[in-house]
Amino acid sequence: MEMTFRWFGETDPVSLANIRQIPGVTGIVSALYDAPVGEAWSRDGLDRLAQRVDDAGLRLSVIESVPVHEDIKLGRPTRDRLIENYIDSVREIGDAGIRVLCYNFMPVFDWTRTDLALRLEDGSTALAYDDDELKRIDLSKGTGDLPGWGAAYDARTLAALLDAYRAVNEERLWENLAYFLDAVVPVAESVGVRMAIHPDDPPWQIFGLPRIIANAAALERLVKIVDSPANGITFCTGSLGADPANDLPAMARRFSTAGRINFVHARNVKVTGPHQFHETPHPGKFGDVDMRKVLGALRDGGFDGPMRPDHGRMIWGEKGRPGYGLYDRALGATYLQGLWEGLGGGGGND
Ligand code: DNO
Repeated sequence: MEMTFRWFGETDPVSLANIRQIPGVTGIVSALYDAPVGEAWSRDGLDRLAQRVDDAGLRLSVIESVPVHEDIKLGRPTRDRLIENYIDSVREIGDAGIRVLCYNFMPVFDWTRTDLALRLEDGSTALAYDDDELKRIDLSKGTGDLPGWGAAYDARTLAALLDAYRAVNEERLWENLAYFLDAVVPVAESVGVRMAIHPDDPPWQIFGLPRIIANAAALERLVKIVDSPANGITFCTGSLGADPANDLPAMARRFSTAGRINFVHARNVKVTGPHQFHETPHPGKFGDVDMRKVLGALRDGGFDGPMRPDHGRMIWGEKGRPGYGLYDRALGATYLQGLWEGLGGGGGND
């Protein structure tokens, strides 16, 4: 297992020098954040990013993410050209020596919360989600009202996009995912890149949009689309754990044994009602994710890839990118390594 940490590039308030001082963290998870969605990534940009990480004494281990253009998810005729561009990026990533690529197939909205600073009992703040509050969000003004989304889509673009998705039900989205994977995975495999789909977060429909990567049956279906280790999963305990019906240790065991868990996001959540949860500190006892059982299952299944502490709370007065401050994620990284070490000896990168 390699302990990694997400870094959002030069604009991230958390520096590589900070990350370098977290015990045991050796890998960086990052992306070319200024690359326009749908265009092929430049080798030059990737090399510069890798060099920057290298100079800080770390290694660029994972790309998270190369976003999938909405036209691919919608199955529009333009998708072939966009998939070609995606494939070009995958080739560059492989040539640059990066082995894991995390992506998602969520229509329009990536991870979604209704509160970015829910105050917990200890005075820290955490990300939270409540379906009733989501229903109160008015999308007719674009994504402006949505916590964490800034002005990603203006009102008109968003309305057109939501309208286009009316023709895409879950089955159609699966078909479009299969079309994408059939084209991309063989190339990924040939250049030594393992794709790792991120589960839907939260793992249920939001705003009436189809969401398909939500449970064990979906992951089972996913890995069968292309039977290759390059067609794998980002096992995100927080996303999958928001649905109490998901048996995380069983899923971790099943898919790590099958060699299909290519990346782990370790995060804890507390489910507070139907389709309602908030994030918590990483250790198992604070939430509903039995982290010891999950990591034990991953270890038993032979997982040896990158893992990162996912979202942290804001503690000690830190101000930063929601979910991605330094302090609580650093505590998470040390907790996860301690747990891993206790589960099998060795510790750290073994
Ligand atoms: C949220 C992240 C996601 C993830 C994408 C992968 O904090 O886990 O935004 O990066 O879904 O494509």
